[in-house]
Amino acid sequence: MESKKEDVRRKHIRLHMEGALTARDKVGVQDFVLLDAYTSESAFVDNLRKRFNENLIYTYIGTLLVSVNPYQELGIYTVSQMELYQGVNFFELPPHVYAIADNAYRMMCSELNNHFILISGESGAGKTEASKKILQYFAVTCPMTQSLQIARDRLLLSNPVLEAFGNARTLRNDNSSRFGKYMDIQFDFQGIPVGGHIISYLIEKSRVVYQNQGERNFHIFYQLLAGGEEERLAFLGLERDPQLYKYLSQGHCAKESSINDKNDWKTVSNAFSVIDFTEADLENLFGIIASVLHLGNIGFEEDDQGCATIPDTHEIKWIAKLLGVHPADLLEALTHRKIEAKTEEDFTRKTVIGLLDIYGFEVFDKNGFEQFCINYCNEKLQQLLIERTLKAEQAEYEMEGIEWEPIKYFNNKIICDLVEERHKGIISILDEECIRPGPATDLSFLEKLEEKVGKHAHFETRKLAGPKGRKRIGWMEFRLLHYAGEVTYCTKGFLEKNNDLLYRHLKEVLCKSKNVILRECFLRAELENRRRPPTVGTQFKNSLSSLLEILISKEPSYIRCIKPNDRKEPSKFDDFLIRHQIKYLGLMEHLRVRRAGFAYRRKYEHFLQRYKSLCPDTWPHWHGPPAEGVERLINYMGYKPEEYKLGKTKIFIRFPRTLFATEDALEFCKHQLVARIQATYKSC
Ligand code: AD9
Ligand code: MG
Repeated sequence: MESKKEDVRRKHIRLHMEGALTARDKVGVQDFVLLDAYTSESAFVDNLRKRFNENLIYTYIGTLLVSVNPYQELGIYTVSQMELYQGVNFFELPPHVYAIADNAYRMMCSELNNHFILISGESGAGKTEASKKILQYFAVTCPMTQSLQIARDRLLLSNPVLEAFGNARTLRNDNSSRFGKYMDIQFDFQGIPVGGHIISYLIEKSRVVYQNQGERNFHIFYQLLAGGEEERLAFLGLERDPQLYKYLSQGHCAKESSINDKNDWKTVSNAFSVIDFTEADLENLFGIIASVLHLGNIGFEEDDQGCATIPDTHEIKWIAKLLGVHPADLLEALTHRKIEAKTEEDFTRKTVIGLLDIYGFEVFDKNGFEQFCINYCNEKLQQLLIERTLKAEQAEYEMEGIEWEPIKYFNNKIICDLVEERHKGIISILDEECIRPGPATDLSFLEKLEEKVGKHAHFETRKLAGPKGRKRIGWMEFRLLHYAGEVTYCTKGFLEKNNDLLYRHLKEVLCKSKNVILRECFLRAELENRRRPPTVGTQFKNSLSSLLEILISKEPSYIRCIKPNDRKEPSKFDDFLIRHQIKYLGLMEHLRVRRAGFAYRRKYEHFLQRYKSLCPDTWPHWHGPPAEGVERLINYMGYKPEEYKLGKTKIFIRFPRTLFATEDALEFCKHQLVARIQATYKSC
């Protein structure tokens, strides 16, 4: 294995060192930094297309990985592929998510610091798949004690369960994440994974009761009906046919050929047993799932006094049985009213690699409060990326005294502020409408927006659009010019969803439920707390701000996912769609910074420590200032002036090939040393 791995590595280095000239025309360059016409967007797209046509879906821009969704299995995620990438320097093998994962892992082990891998891109671009591949990579390649294998399996198998409950078919993606997920993998000082932690963000609750045409509810409902055992369904009072349930059939695609609910049920059931759900837990859990379906089928009517009634109590009886509540109390609570609260998580940690997989930017024909939150979240992640790459990179050159021609880029902070600024932003305005006494409506909210942010360059309504307006905006709508494109939001439902009120009466009934899981969701203590809970928008804003704090304290790696077409088809490369993504992801700017900048930088001390054996002046010890030692070393190595720059504390190397040559020399030096020792040993 080792020698095969070495062969592949050497071949790859040779190819890279020669500029991969022969292969280049066919398969493009594996790092956009090597493109001759690096400022041309067409050259960028051509390179991506060439590679995509050869099933090479990964390309670097320096250390950033660009990934194009292949929409087909490529056989590039095997265990032997994983082994190939293990412990190998970043640029020495073709680009891959495994290289990103391995690099983060090795950096964490050698520098004992925390890392995160940020995976971004629009809905359906391949973020969740990439995060799963990375998790599998760690599970297979990290050293593991026997007792920890159980923890590893749990972490891996939590995924199908989370996806069953948090993913759904949308028009953009058959397995769209409808919640944000941040996963920490914790490692001890030997690099052994010792635990994990998952934080979830704002799930799209409204999908439970309503789905757009062509969309489905969360997978778990369909999986239960398709795969659940006869006795389980009978116990839950459910029929197999999803069309019988209002909450499963509004999108008119309950049965979808591309999704195998029956098989998925098997995976999820197996996962439940590995993550230690007992039969009693499952009974409680599926009791709740089934209750939702029964609830959806209740027919409400209005009596003579205009009050709600439920003439047919068949479903009520099932819900009462499954939730362990009194049917009369339930009936009363469902037809009368009152209010609620919620919790947040906190956590401690060791050295960790965090993986962030969040819902991608999305635009539908109709966009509501959910899309507003999802797209706001994507703005924040884009902002983080800009701050940490384009801005920080240029600031570093300045700090290190490296001559630098600043590169312009679009900073989306202006849009983040429009949404989140205290007292002035859209969320604050929405909150004000939610709490103000008097009749506030979705329309009065829109009027407040017009009054307070109407002049903002990234905001439009029908009234304000004037010459700015391109596409039609309806009366109840506003439009935001996001970094990734325009989205028109309908304000209908914004107030109700932001308030997210559950009537007190109903909560009181659920507090007394015999269903343990339900009782954990509706704690009596919370019911007694009469303070108004923060609105959904504010909770989301706060949780995003804590997420960013978690991320900012860590070393980043980035994966930018691109969706090749809107039809979920393999081998279809839609130039227009891809160009748009390249533009808004800021990839050209990123390339310019990388190209004009330096692929590799290292503190003088670290650089010297690694390569000092290559120069007689610095080997075995160098006693002078590290910067001077590095200068001697690179002069001896014959670095050309255009290949590097010396900063105040670091050496900056422009091209990966220079580093490869240095690494090769180090390898050669080691072999010679070993040969010399062996020869001396033999002659003795
Ligand atoms: V969303 O924002 O959650 O709606 P994602 O997460 O970006 O979106 P996802 O990873 O779910 O997209 O990918 C969508 C589909 O593309 C998957 O279900 C796969 O069928 C397909 N896909 C994505 N990446 C790969 C891959 N590396 N290899 C093969 C892939 N198929
Ligand atoms: Mg996803």
